[in-house]
Amino acid sequence: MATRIVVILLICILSFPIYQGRQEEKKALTKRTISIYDAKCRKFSGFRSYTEGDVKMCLSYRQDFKNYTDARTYCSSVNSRLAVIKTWEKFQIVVPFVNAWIGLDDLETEGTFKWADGSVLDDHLKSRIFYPGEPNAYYPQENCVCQRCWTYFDKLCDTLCYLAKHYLCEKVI
Ligand SMILES: [Ca+2]
Repeated sequence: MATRIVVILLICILSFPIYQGRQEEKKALTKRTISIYDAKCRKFSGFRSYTEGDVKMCLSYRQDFKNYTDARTYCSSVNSRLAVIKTWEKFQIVVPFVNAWIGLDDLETEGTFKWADGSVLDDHLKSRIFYPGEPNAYYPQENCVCQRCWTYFDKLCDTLCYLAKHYLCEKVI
């Protein structure tokens, strides 16, 4: 019994450097992948990459003010789209941006929020990324979604599409 324990312990001790080596290798690979992605992203004027774990986004936080439609048109004019944030990790990336339109609206069908890529917002994600009580269609035309619309909001809310706000363009690369 004691011999078996010693053997197991020895295997663990001896294999630890291999495990450590693999972790280092994985880290180096992730770093390299991110830097290649960043270089690609920075080729586009005004864009830079953001990461959360393995998740990467190429974004441009536009600080001029536009209504939702004009913001969408601008992003499209530079071959991008209003940011699509279909995972919790991507949401973490956009958390710091203030008063910014993202690519999410229910302009087509009231109550059905669609991303800028045409897909419908998942209910589970919806419950996590919106500010409590939002989206609430407080005014009937609150059809467009904004991140940190007011300083006390740290999440998304639906608001009036004609309001002038900053906006987040996303390059899909
Ligand atoms: Ca609202």
